[in-house]
Amino acid sequence: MPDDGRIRHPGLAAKVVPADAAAAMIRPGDTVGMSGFTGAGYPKAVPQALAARIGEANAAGTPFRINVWTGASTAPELDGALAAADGIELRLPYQSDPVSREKINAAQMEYLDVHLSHVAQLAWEGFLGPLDVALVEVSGITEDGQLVPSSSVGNNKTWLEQADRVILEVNSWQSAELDGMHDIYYGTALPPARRPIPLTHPGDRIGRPYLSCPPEKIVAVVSTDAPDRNTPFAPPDASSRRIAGHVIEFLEHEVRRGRLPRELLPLQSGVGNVANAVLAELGTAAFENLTAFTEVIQDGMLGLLRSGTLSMASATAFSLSPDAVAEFNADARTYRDRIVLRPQEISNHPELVRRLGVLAMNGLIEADIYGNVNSTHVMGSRVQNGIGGSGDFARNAYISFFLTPSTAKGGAISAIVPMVSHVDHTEHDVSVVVTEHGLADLRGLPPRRRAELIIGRCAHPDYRPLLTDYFERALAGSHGLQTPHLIGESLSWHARYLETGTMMPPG
Ligand code: 0RQ
Repeated sequence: MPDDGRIRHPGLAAKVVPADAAAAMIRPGDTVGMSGFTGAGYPKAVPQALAARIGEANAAGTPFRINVWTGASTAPELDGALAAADGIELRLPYQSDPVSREKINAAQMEYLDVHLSHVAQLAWEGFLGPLDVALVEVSGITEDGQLVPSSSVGNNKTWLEQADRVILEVNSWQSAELDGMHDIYYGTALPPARRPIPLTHPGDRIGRPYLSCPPEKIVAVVSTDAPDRNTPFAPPDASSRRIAGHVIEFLEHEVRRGRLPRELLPLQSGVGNVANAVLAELGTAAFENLTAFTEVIQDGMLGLLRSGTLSMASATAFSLSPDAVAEFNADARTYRDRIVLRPQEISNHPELVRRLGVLAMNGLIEADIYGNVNSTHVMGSRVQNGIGGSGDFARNAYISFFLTPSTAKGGAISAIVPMVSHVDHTEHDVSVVVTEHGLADLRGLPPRRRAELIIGRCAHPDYRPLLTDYFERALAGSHGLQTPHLIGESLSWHARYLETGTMMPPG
């Protein structure tokens, strides 16, 4: 068991136990609020010990399931292990685990997909039921029992406050230099007690560096020394670079027109390879002194911090590749003053996103010709990941970009469709759609003009004639309706893919 002075509170040092002993404190039917956000800062040991116990209980015919709340997605050691053991009754709020995805779509696990900034509020309102256990990774415990957060903050403040009993994992793998990087704001409240959040610049520190928890609530402490998930990013491909090129050209144009300042406005960048590629390409443009008010710090953002293009970044978590983690850990001291990690109710807060004028860039599964966006459901019913923070940012951003390759599955599916099969972001929350073929600036445009622009600029050339034909027939049949549609035919695009393996018409 590692002992490198991370647990400096004597009373809590006396509560150190092996992971299976801590897992034994979690009971069937418990609701467990776990740390973890995009593969960072999740508990590494207790969930696996718990999954083993659950697996044995289920095999012996004594069903054992728990409800799992987190910050966002975690890793195979948490989501994957518990889902594989059939140990999760209900999961919230965001996941990207393949085993969980299969269980959710096979109706073997309930999934509640909510805006990430809403989770703490929902918990405080009591809609989610009582929280039995908080299972939270930290990177250290101070002499006076304060908790040094780990590589993500997520909902940990809320879980520690709400849970009846608390289990901590103290992970020595996490850089000791994380100490001082966090800003935990304790001023949130439910209405009518709610007050303005005093943050006017992404770099403001409005809270304290540590999480608090009464030591008597902490029932077990487990020492670990294990890395975060740290999935590598694909190197930017030609399509991502073209998308990035359109975004950069647009931003430069907005600066020239005087609609954005030279240092732009705080950036938010979603998950995935395209978002990461756009950040990487931003480093090659002539921008300086940029800031970020975002959810996750990916490799691309770390690169911008390193080069000085980005002066600082505010987020709730890291989401780095193994190479980027090694680089961060080797040089954490120099990054520390320029990174602030906050609870996700603050990193994603609509009040702050609106006040700061965030430039939000998120991915999508499909967009329709009028600008409605589906971020979550393939063919309308099969959940992919979840809405995550995309809605927190898109709805409140100064400019809300959605970035995507124009096709999926090797060209068999058009990402631009007549009507989305599920709506996460309505036409009112989408400012700019970008594919490798071009950029559609939808601001100030009524529906029909949006349709012409999205088809003409963003759709793949193979699908443009089909979309144009649909739009023209919808227009002709609509007798002047505001948003023309051939309702049955629009959704038949998805049926066609299921029947023939492509959205192209037969023959
Ligand atoms: O499936 O893995 O089986 O090949 O969807 O798609 O192209 O890898 O794209 O990783 O950028 O994810 C919207 C899911 C895009 C992501 C989404 C299939 C495709 C592939 C993934 P395979 P790609 P990305 C703040 C921001 C919501 C949360 C969010 C997401 C798989 O961006 O989860 O924005 N967003 N958070 O083949 C059928 C289509 C498809 C399709 C893609 N039209 N039809 N399948 N796929 N388009 C951060 C956080 O909240 C943490």
